[in-house]
Amino acid sequence: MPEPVIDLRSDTVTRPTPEMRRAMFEAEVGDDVYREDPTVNTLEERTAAVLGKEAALFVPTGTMGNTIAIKCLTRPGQEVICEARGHLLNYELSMTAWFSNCLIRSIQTTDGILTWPMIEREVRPLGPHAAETGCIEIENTHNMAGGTVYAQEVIDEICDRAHERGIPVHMDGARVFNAAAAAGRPASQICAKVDTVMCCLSKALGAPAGSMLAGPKNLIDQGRLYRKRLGGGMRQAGILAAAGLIALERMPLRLHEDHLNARLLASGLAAIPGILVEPEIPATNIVIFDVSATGKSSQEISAALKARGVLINGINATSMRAVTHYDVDRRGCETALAALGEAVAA
Ligand code: TLP
Repeated sequence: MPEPVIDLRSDTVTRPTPEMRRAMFEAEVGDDVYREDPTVNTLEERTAAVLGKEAALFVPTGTMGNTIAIKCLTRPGQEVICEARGHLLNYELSMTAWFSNCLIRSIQTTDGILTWPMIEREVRPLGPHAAETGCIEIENTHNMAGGTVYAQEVIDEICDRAHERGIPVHMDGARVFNAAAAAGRPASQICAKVDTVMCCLSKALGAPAGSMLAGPKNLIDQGRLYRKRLGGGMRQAGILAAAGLIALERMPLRLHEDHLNARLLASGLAAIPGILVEPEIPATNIVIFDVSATGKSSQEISAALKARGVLINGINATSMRAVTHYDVDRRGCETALAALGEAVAA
C-alpha cells in the first residue's frame, strides 16, 4: 500500500467528515431559489446568529461572497481599499473591476494588517481627479501574510473612523473562525462592527463546498439577487448546507489543533538551513517560508516533496506556503518536515 499523500497545499483540500457525509445523505431539501430548502434556511439563520448579523446568504464560494459584498457596498467608478497581498486583489480574477466596476487601491504592509492611519492617507473624496473611496476591505486572517490576525481594537478603529466618513467595511473572513480561535473570542465579537463578513465553510471547517455572506438584511436581500445573476442559485443546496451546519457549529472547536501543528511546522522549518519562516510563530494555520537561501526554487522543492508524498506549493519562485488542517495530523506534519529537510539537502 503506498503511503497516503500529506497535502499541505491549502485547507481547501479537506474532505467532508463521516458525520458530514451522513448529514448530507439525510438532508431535507427543497428549491432554494424559491427559498424552500429548509436546510439552507437553517444554515443561513444560524450563521447570522453566530456572526452576530441580521441575515446571511449561502454562496458556492468565498470568491462569490466577496464579489457580492463589494457589489452591494459600492457604486461603479469608486475605489476599494485593500491590503496589497489581499485575496480580493490577487486571487479573484479582478472581480472587483469586472462585476463592481471599481478599482482597488492597495496598501502595502509587512504583516497583512491594515490600520486606520494607513487607510486614512488613502481615503479619497470625489474630486476633479480622484474617484471616491467606496469601501474598505480587510482580510482576517490574512492568508498570504501567514494567517495573521487583526487585534480587535484595530478592526474597531477602522470601522468607527470609516463609518464617521460614511464608508462601509467588508471583512474577508474566509478564515474568521481561525481568527476567533487564536484571539479566544467569539466570531460575532470580531465582526461586530464590520458591515459585511464573508466566511468559508469549505476551508479549515471541512465542508465540501460553500461560503456565507452575512450583514444587514437589506444588503443580504440585494445580495441574493446578485448571487442569482452570478449563477449561484443552487436549487437543492441543502445537501451542501447539511455539511455546512456541521462545519459551522462543530469544526471551529478543533481549530487550535491546526494552529499547534502550524507552530510545529514553523519551528521545524526554521531549523532547516536556508529556510526563513515569516512570521516566525504562526498565529493560526498558515506557514509562509522563504527558500531563497537554500539555493533551490520553490518549484524544485515542491517537485522533490511530491516525489516523497508531500504536497506544498510555492507562492512565487522564493516563497512557499504550508497550511495545516484536520486531514493532516501531528505525525503527518513531522513526516512533512523530514521530507522538507531531504528535499532541501538533495
Ligand atoms: N484561498 C485559496 C486560494 O484561492 C489562494 C487558498 O488556497 O487559500 N478569501 C481568502 C482569504 C481565501 O484564502 C480564499 C481562498 C478566498 C477568499 C476564496 O475562496 P474560494 O476558493 O471559495 O472562492
